[in-house]
Amino acid sequence: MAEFFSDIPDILFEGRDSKNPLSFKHYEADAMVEGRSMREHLRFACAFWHTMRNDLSDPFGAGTAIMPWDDGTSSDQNTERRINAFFEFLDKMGIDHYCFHDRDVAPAGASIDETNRNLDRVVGILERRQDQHGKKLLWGTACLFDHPRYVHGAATSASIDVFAHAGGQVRRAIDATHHLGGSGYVFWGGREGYSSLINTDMPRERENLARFLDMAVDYRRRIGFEGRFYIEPKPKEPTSHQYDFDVATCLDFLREFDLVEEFMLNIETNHATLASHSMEHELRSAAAAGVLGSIDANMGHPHLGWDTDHFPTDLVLATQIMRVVLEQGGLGEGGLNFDAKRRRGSFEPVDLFHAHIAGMDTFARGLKIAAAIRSDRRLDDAIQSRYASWDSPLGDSIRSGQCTLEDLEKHAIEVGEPAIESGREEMLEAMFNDFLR
Ligand code: XUL
Ligand code: CO
Repeated sequence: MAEFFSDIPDILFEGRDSKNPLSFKHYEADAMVEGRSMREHLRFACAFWHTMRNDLSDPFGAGTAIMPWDDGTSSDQNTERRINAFFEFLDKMGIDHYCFHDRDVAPAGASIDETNRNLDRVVGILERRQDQHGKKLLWGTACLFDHPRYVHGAATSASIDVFAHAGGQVRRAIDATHHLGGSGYVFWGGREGYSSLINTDMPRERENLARFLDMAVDYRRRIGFEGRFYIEPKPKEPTSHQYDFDVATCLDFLREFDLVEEFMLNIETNHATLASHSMEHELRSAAAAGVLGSIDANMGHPHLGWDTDHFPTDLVLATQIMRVVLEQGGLGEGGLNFDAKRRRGSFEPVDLFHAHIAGMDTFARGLKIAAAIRSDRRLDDAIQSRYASWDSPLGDSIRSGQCTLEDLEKHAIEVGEPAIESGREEMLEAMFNDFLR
């Protein structure tokens, strides 16, 4: 029975001609695309932190969000009410998965012991609600950036005592995720970086971070947690440089410290753009290395240089994302987590619905368009034929490491001046646009 959003109906698919803003125009959970339902392709998740804990304050002003279920305290009753409102929201939206940070769901106590007891109690509540509502935990994580002790980082703090606090906290957050049957656990290095090199021993901090992740891998094995471990790249903010800068930097780090078999990446659009990359670049970089695991679905604003976490409403972006996801055969146990917040002016409870509907419909449309592009094949064929000269005996000999510079010179003399072809960039962009109907 609806208790918190009683004036809002279940959000249902009504088709593209519907004028009802509280309906899906494109997301039809059980509709099949490339042999799988939209629900399975998209594996949407709702972020507890933005949905339930973000009061929409900004550095210039107080929170504006109207949250009648939240009295602003960390009492047991309030903690539970938030969770109940959250699961009612998931039901009405038809979202199957969720994600949380330990401190979003359970308040810190006066001691580590009390903090752990708070978390255990809340994990019990989450477990019951998951079962009652048929929801799953996509991933859990630890908030290692809010508490003042983490001012200089957690696993990269200059203080070994802070490192120890972070280790204990991550242990408990992995336990919570494991207990709730989470299919993944995310490491987002919120303050794992530096503000300035004037006071930073960068090699030591990177090494410490690697040892921290080693311990997490060891712990995961010992408790039998089989979910994926993800690193979530982000170049900066709040640090001026974060060690998990982008996909390439994460891969370099994981390979240097022999962790690449243990981690996949959770890639967020707004983090990609902060690193001056397109999301497609980041996804293709990760997919090529076999580490594209999950996605934080949001977007930035072209005029703003920080992590604005807008809801993803850009159809081109969603199409590009879903094309890469389809190409690699899906995200497996990963999903699309709306790590996105409403604007400060969208403060009514119903705006939570509008925001998620906008994101889900955009991705459903992106999925359908990406599938259409794939079955049409012209864009894929254009790339294939562009590189056709490599499907040749010389190409084979280069790939197998047999070819020498002398062989190349001989070939060049034989073929004479190469016939260079147009890249047809604008023609292909126009072809892509033709699918956006
Ligand atoms: C912050 C961010 C985080 C992670 C989880 O930019 O994206 O919310 O997704 O810690
Ligand atoms: Co994120």
